[in-house]
Amino acid sequence: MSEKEIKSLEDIFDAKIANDEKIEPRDWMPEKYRQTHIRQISQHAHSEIVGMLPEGNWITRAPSLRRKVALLAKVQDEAGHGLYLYSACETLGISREELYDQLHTGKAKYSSIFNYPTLTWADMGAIGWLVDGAAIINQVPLCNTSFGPYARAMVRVCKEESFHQRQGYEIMLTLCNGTQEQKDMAQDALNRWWWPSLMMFGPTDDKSTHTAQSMKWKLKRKTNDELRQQFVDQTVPQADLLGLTVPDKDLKYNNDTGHYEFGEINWDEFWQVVKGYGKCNKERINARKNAWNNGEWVRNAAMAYAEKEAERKAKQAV
Ligand code: BYC
Repeated sequence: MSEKEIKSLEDIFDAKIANDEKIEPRDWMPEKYRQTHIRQISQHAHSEIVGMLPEGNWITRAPSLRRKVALLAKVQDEAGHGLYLYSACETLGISREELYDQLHTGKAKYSSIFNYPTLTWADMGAIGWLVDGAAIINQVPLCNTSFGPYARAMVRVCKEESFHQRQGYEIMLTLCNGTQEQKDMAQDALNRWWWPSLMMFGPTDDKSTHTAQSMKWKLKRKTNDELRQQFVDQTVPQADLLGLTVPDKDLKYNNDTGHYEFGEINWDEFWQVVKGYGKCNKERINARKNAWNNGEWVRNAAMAYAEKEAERKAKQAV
């Protein structure tokens, strides 16, 4: 392709971004745009399926049938989110096998939050309330992201996350209205999940490698710090309503700005977890690798069936 032809494709692409039109898989796009999307969408997909593990751990121990059914449905939804996202990612010209391989070999990241253990039933409440709460804040702007398949997948994901957040908050509310021991359990879960939830939004804007370019491409519609602030402003009053204390001695409401100011995040801990040294990194990756290896016979059977079907149809056509 000549330089002139590339320039005109770039102009069409830039005009679409400027006019808030969607970029579709068959449209021309800069290679860096494609790679950045593969990175973020696959990271997001991996987070959904690794994110099934901490809660999956409690399905057999849910305290009632109602809680078990709701938790099962939530974990199943997360598998579904993973599937929409992997499918959206595949439209960018990468195969599902390659994506899984990147996860299993540590080449691709997934959200830091899922490397923390789930120690008590209250953690199911805290995850729904805080982790899904953070996910909604992060993902609602993505419904408006520039790449069509990602934006469309996000619409359904956000609707389901909203149910997840409510089921988590309801667990917290029940515990907080229960015995002192139950309320202590809820407080302990908040203490352990609060800071990792703030870390989910990624490094501060001045340390974020991708934000500036992703904002230009309208992949990201808000920066990491803007989303984190929105989360704190929304969540602190919810903790007050539960009668729980946010574990941050520097947290205070600023009447002039209308926002909460909060303490320093432990970024060393964040990077340790991202680099693979969190409490559960090894366990999570091993669980995913085992699932992949144990599922080999299912993939083989499905392929054998597809081949036989193709053979049968070919014979019929003659
Ligand atoms: N954990 O330049 P930055 C869910 C990495 S699933 C690990 O700001 P970006 C749910 C980042 O990848 C939640 N790594 O990056 C599921 C980059 O490294 P690389 C997942 C992180 O992409 C089940 C480096 O740090 N949500 O909601 O512009 C149950 C510099 O960061 C993290 C999504 O994936 C982290 N927390 O911004 C319940 C949403 N943060 O790749 C809930 C879509 C940063 O250069 N993703 N890094 O090696 C995004 O919105 C953005 O990718 C992020 C990061 C805001 C996460």
